[in-house]
Amino acid sequence: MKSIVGAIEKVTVEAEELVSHIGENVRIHGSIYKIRKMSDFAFVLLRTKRNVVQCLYSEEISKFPLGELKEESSVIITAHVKAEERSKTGYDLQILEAEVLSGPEEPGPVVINNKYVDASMETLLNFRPITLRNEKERAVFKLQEGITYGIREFLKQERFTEIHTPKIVYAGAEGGANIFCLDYFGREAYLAQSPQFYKQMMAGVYERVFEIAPVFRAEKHDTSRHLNEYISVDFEMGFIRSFEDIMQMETMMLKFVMEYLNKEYVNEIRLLKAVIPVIKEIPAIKFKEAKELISKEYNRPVKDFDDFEPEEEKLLYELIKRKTGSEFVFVTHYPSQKRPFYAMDNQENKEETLSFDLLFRGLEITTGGQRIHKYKEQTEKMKSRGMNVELFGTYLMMHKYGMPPHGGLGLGLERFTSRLLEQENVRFSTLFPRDINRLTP
Ligand code: AMO
Repeated sequence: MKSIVGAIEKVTVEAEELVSHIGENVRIHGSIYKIRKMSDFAFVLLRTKRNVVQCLYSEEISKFPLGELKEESSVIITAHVKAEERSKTGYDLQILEAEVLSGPEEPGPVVINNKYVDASMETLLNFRPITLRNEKERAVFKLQEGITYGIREFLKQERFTEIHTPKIVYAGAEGGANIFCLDYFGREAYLAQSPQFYKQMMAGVYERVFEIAPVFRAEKHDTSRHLNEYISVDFEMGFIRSFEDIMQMETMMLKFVMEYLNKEYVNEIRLLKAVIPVIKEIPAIKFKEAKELISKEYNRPVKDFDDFEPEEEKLLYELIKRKTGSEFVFVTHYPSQKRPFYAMDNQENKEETLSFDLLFRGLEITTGGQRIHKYKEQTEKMKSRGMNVELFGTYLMMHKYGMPPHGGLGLGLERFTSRLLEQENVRFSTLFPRDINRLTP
């Protein structure tokens, strides 16, 4: 009988290891990204896990006709790593032999091996399995990986426990009509709009918890910042003294993530020409004051007293950047009636909540705040909103049997990534976007 010991024989080297093999022959695998023919040789670009590696084909050294190599073929190349001072890497990779493992049936529908994919957003998304192979396109999601790795590392250091909560739920947490209903064996169920209820419950168990997972919003409008499924980075922490603790924690987290990206994702940052912000401190302004300030500075009448118009978010960004240099701004104390039922009201002014949004480069990327932790206070607020308290019995269990003061936040990963890369549409930072018109690929 065969037994599996848990070891994969390493027959090829990684692109990042090539420099330690100068003077040797190596085997390296990847997909042929581009063949650029010159007069008496050719550049063969090999797409490997993270980097595109340049190889040289010449009739003298390579022992096979160049025609055997096709773009998007999967190959194992045997090459000589020759020291070359003039090369950026310090070596040339001279192809000796190539083993073709598989090849495409036909050329791809979109040219993907230029600096960027020269196509409309629709085309880019329609052919996502292919267009993501473009060096720049895939760098977006490598950088996004960096964001979540950074967040995980930071939250782990801060003693948060990572949790996984259900996405099929019995009630909506965020209110509003943007909830997907589904038939759950004859009962009505919903797709989770957020892990709100569960992360609060788990703050009563582990004190500090986080989750990075998909959530669902039945947004019927087609905008550049709304998705129907997005990745929500949520954390929740107990024993807070005020909702300011949440903003402090988020500021620390963002500083950590920026430093992490600068250290671990140099190539992606260069490829994407990303300007990673330097965060020293983040200004915080009350919602009402922000509204008045925008109105005064830009001579605009206030139309909506309870929320920002997208244009106002952009103007606030301009204004704060000009006044403080910060590309982030916390907006605090949102009106109570615009916030969900679990938000804690300000005891000094019940019209406003102890909550905040974080705006980055003119777009809301986070909502957070302190939650009501007392049973009576919570049930009363629910009743005042005409909610059926009994339906929320399993949620209210924690309040009834004791909860510490707590709060947390939810950050939209795609929105954050797309602002970091200064993209015009959040879909560019979504692997396979789901919007009102799109269910494939
Ligand atoms: P909220 O509903 O404001 O708060 O969502 C939190 C963050 O999620 C992102 N976001 C979206 N991203 C893409 N498409 C959408 N349709 C979309 N909707 C929201 C935004 C937003 O700031 N439970 C609370 C969070 C909390 O208080 O902990 C919540 O979900 O970046």
